[in-house]
Amino acid sequence: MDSTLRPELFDFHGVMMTHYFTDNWNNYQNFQARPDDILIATYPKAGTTWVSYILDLLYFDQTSTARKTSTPIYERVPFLEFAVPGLETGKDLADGLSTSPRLIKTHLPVQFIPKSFWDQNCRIVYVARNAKDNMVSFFHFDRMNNIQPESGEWSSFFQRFLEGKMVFGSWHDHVNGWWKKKETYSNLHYMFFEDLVEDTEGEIAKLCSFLGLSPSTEEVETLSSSVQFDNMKKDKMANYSTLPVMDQKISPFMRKGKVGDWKNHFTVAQNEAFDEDYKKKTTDPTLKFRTEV
Ligand code: PPS
Repeated sequence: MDSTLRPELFDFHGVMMTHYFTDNWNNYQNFQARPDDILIATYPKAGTTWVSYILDLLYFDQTSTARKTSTPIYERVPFLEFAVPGLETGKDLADGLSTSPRLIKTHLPVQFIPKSFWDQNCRIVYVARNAKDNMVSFFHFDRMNNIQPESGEWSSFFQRFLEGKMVFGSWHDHVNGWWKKKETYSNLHYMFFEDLVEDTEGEIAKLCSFLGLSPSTEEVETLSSSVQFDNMKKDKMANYSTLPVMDQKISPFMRKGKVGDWKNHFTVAQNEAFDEDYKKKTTDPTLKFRTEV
């Protein structure tokens, strides 16, 4: 494990980023999307892997057992902007996909999405998670992932999150930017981590209706049970245990998978400061999050 990989944050066109996601900018901005591509977009730690896995099983569960047993999720669903020396770029992996549809992951804020996804009117699934749990998950991720900036202590991480100084920028800007996009782009399905926890089957059914798929009730039940946290946690193809940049002894990628874990991290004072700051930054009352279910 090489801790010298740890990058610095810098302002990139108004969004805090690290070079691992900007080095390949020109190439991925020219990505040629196809009309049937499906983009899974999220702020980091909002449920990307969960929804990627659901989509992968919806489309390809029957196709090949090799895919299930030996192809990790980050190869099945390439991370478009990813560019880490020694590993294939997300753009090259996406170009190399032979599936139809191609499933592609991104954490980019809406204004950074390569033009051809819009030109091709691709379907986009956006997943959002309440800011408090999102922050906690992000903190543990930065502790264990050597290609993320150092997390630092919880109290300083907390402050930095409020200031929007996270990789891929401010949580508020991200979730609001994508929410606003829904007004003008109809091929966007906006979903919430909390709803998935509360009613996985119901959320899968809504997703299928967006995608024009019509699985049977039994198929939805089976899928829902295969993607429950405990199953994904023990699945080496889903739990990132094969990716060398993460030290899962520090914190596992599949950590808790809960709504409300923020209560184990936030002090009373932090919670008050958070709520105060949140009120100031909440501009659109139609975008509502639940911090408990
Ligand atoms: S990443 O690195 O941005 O792609 O991470 P991402 O996949 O978006 O988010 C990781 C968090 O999602 C949780 N997770 C799940 N929760 C419930 N059920 C299932 N099946 C599931 N799969 C992933 C994962 O545990 C991370 O959240 P925390 O709160 O840290 O546990």
